[in-house]
Amino acid sequence: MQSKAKILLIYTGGTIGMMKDFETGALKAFNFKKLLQKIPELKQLDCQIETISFGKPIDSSNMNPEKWVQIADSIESNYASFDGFVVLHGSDTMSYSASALSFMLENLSKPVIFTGSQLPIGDLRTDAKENLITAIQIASLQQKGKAVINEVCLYFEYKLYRGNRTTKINAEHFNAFTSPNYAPLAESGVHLNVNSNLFLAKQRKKFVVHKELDDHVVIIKMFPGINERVLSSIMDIPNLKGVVIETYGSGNAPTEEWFIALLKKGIQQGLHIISVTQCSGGSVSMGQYETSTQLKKIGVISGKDITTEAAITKLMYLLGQKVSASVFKTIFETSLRGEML
Ligand code: ASN
Repeated sequence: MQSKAKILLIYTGGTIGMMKDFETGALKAFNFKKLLQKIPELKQLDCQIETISFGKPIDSSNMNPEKWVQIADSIESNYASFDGFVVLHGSDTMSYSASALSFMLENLSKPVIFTGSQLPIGDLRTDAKENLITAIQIASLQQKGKAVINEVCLYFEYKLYRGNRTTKINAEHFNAFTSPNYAPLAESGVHLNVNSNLFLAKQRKKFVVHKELDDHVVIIKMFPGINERVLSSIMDIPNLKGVVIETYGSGNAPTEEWFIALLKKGIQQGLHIISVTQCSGGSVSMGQYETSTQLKKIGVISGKDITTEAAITKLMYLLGQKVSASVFKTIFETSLRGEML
C-alpha cells in the first residue's frame, strides 16, 4: 500500500492568518496555532501535515531576500523527509517570492506551492480554506510513489500557476493573480484538471539550494516625461549592478540621444540592463520598431515575456551566482525555470 504523502506547511504570514486589531481596526498577523484551529477540515485530508512558522509572521510587504533564504532553508533542511511543501504567504508580494524561490531551488523534484488568501481565515466569507486545502491536495499528488509536480507554483482561486509566471492583478477580487504568458498548470472545479504537458521536465540532477542574492538592483518604469536628471541619478547609484527597465509595448523606449547615451555608458561600465514590457501580457521583441533597435545595438538584455517580478529576482539570483559579464546576457535570455519563452 502506498503511504500517505507528507506535507510541510511553512507559515510566513499574510492575510490568511490575520485578525483585526480592535484598537486600530487594522489587520495584523497572528500565531499559527490559532490558524490551524480555524481549519479543522485539515484533519480530513489524506496526507500527513507538519507545520513550521516564521517566529514572527509578517505582512508580505515586509518580505525581503533574507526571508527568502529563511524559506529556502526550511525547504532544504526538510527536503528528504517530505513529499511536498506549501508556503502560506501574503498575496501582495507572493509572485516575487515564488519567482525568487524558483531560482533558488535548482533541480526540484518535489512541489513547492505558494498560497494565501484575500480574506482572513476567520472571516465567514474567507477564500483561505479552499486555497489552503486544495494547495495541500496538489502538493500531495503522487504517481507511482513520485511527486507529480516538481516546480514552484502558486495556487489561488481555483488555479495553479507556475509561480515565476504570475503577477498580482487585483487587491479586491478573490481572483487576485494571473499568469499572462503561460496557461495555468491545473484548474480545480468538481475535478482537478491537471495540464501535465505544461509542467517542467522531470529532474534527475541533484537538488541544490542557492542562497546568494544580490540586491544592488533597481526597477525603472518608463513614462513619458522621464528626464535625464532622474535617470542619470539612478544610474549613478554607487555599486548598482543591474537594472530592469519596464519599457513600452514590445520593448520600446525614447530614441533621444541623452537616454541612449546614459544606458550605453552604464552597460560599458558593467551594468546589466534588462528590458521587460510594462504591458500586462506579451513579449519584448527588440528591433521590431525603430524605438528599440538602439537598445538592441548597445547590448540591452531582452527579458522576452518574463514578468517584472521574475526579472528582478532572476537578476538578484544571477548576480548572486557571480555569472561572468561575458555570458550574463546569454544566460539571462535563457529560460532557467520556465520563466520565459
Ligand atoms: N497585505 C497582505 C499581505 O500581503 C495581503 C494579503 O495577504 N492578501 O501580507
